[in-house]
Amino acid sequence: MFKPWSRLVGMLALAGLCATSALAADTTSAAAAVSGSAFGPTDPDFGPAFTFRGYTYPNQKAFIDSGRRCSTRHVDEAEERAVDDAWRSWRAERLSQGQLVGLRPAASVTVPVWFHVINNGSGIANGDIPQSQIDAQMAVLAAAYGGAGSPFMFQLAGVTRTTNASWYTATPGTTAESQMKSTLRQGGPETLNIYSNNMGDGLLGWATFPSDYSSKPQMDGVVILYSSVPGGTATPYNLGDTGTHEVGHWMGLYHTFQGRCTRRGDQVSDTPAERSPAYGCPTGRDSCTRQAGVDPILNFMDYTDDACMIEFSDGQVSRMDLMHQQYRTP
Ligand SMILES: [Ca+2]
Ligand SMILES: [Ca+2]
Ligand SMILES: [Zn+2]
Repeated sequence: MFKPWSRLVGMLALAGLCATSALAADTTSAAAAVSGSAFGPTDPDFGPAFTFRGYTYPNQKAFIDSGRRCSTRHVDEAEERAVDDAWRSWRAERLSQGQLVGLRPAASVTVPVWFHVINNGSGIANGDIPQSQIDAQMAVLAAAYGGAGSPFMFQLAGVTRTTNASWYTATPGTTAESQMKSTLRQGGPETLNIYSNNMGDGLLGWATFPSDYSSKPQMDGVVILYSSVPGGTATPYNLGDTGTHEVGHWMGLYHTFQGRCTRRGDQVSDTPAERSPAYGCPTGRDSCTRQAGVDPILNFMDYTDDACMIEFSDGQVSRMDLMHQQYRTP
């Protein structure tokens, strides 16, 4: 499911998927995003210390545990099972009522979007991104979800702009996050609320899951680093795919490395298992050698550079569609 939209022009790393030594490719290709010796020579989880976006981590596992790039909360195996059970119950109930449960056609569902720009004053340098960048972010969502053949189209319902120093640096789980969202959030479970701010700590964004909505409706939504939108300064994460990735969580997807090398993995059967996040664009990386397929480094739900992540799998599209029907369809 490769989509030749314009931002891929000039990409070098996708010339071919060769099955050469995974870790070697990993270390080399991640150099743009991670300075220093990126991953360990034998164990990708416990390599040497390295620096990422100005922060030094003792090893890669510490980096992952700290939730960098995306700090969407980790879902443990028990919760995965609970979500899965809830889906089966929902499906059984629908069927018992004589209602069909199936996948919907491409471009058949319009998701209303509110975009909340949090700034620290006027001008792009203070996070007050222009309408043109909001429109460009919407176009990236349209290309990603449309290109994947998903049911989802995104329609901008409104833009808010707020100057607030505390919300400008809000991180997950803080009072600032709660205040920001409870003040600004619009719509019900079907409405996508995107907040842009300057969260700091090397973070690029976080999201809530569909199953979180009923207990914390006001917290529902995604937060992205303002400079991750197309044309922003967060190179190599400035083509808008932090937005694509976080909306993937909002639609019910886990990271491709969820579950590491286990068979259940990310609960999507057509994404190959992956032991840990991939950075850069490590063509041919295979971190789960006993599981079929090379790592899904091109997938929007991995941690690779924006220019590298270009696809959702059919299984992910199905999961998003069903989760949306269960949790986000009034
Ligand atoms: Ca999988
Ligand atoms: Ca594999
Ligand atoms: Zn994520």
